[in-house]
Amino acid sequence: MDLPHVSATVREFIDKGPKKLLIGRWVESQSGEVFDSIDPSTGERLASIYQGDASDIDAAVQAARRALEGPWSRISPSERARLLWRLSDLIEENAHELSQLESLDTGKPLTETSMVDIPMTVDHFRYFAGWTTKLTGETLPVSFPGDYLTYTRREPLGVIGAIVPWNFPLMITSWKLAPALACGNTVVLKPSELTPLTAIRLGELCREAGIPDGVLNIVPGLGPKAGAALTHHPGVDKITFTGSTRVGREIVRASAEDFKRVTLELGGKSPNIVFPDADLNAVAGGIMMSIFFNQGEVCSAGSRLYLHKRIYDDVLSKVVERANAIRQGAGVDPGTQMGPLISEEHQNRVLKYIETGIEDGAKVLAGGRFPSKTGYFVQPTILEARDDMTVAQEEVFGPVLSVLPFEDLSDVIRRANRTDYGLAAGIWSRDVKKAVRVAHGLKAGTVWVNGYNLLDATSPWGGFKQSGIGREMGKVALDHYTEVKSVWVNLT
Ligand code: TXE
Repeated sequence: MDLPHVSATVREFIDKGPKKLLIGRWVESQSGEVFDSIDPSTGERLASIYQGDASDIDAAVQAARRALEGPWSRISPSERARLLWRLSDLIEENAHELSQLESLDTGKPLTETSMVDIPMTVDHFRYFAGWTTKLTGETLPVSFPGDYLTYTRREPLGVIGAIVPWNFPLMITSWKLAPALACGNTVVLKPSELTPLTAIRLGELCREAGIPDGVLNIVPGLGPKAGAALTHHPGVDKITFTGSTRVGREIVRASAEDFKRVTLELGGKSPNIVFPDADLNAVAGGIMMSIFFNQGEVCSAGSRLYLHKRIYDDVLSKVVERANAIRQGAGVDPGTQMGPLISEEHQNRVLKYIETGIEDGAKVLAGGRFPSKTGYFVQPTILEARDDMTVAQEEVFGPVLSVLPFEDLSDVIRRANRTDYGLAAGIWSRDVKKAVRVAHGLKAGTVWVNGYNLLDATSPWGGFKQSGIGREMGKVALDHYTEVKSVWVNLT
């Protein structure tokens, strides 16, 4: 395969035989079956990977259990911190290679993988490395008659099943792996079948960092097979999942069998609200970033733009001009500003949403036509829509912006909240009092004022309503990877 923009190290990694599963050590799948990872900018095969199924998942859960009760339980918190810190150093040392690999596998631009995905992954491991030595309990002033020492401990949950999507494969893996390991758990990771490569490279780096065998196990495979086997496995204590609402629902149902703990980060249909008193020079860039970053394959994409009528034409003309100028191409090409979508199936799904929008009466202001390039491209598309249209209600997960005019503040809050989702929202205004009022009125897990898609390891991430259960990132993530135990010691 011709990969002109890719380093020799990355090419060598890709070409090296079918990629193995990490189950204590690198092994072939028990069935011997393989699947292909596809380059979405060409539709050609990129690499082949052994395909894990239920029997491999079972072996991985057992390996994780042995490590949990064996070597990992004997490693001190400060040693866990050192291992996580060492891992983050190794990711940083290999940042260039990992960025290229992620861009190849997902199609997203190298500027994004090298400035967002990989550095944020490094940061995440460092942030949670710091927490290993700070997982404290409390002593409790109980009123129960007698003399008691009563205190709480935070103990690891156990074996964590982590199911990761394809839009930020390595970064979302770090959101799950870093807190899980920091809290003393072991992990079975099921990367997306569409983008398994950086997870496999991460497995190599974990071993190089000295993380004991069995602490991280990696089983690439199909969702309904390997993913479902993990969610139904009785030896798994918790599932942490990022992906579609449909699969999220299946995971909640499966977890009811044995009351597995569950954290879900699902879809979104986030409003981005621009008031006329906003800094209009910053607004156009903010809107572009909110919807076209990562080809719009972002759970927090600002896919509903509420533009105040007074600035509607002015802002919209700037955004349309910029959207029309976006250079699309392969992610690894340094000149690319927007890559292809992840798969042909997803391309068709997004094109169908555009088509439905047009049938429902939306006016196309940019893009919207069938892409002329090979690969799974969709043009950056801007539609003048209405709130009740399917394209303005359902998650498109592509570069498709629905623009919706508004006039009244209370009305726009009501309209912004009128969706099943509640992941994120943006507000643009110079009036701090107004912005805060709106921020408090919106049903969303994260609200950005005069910015969009801002993320940090310290800032909790997760959704209201059908956007999910629980939070990732920040201190609050520790609650989702530990059990609290109360200990009563009778001193009389
Ligand atoms: O997701 P899936 P898909 C949304 C987005 C997108 C839609 C469909 O709207 O258009 O979901 O994408 C694994 N048991 N998001 O079909 O299938 C699968 O192997 C257990 C939003 O790709 O949910 C992969 O590892 N696991 C989202 C992961 O689930 C199963 C990111 C996600 O795939 C499974 C991705 C099963 N039965 C899509 N079936 C976000 N919140 O960022 C599949 N999987």
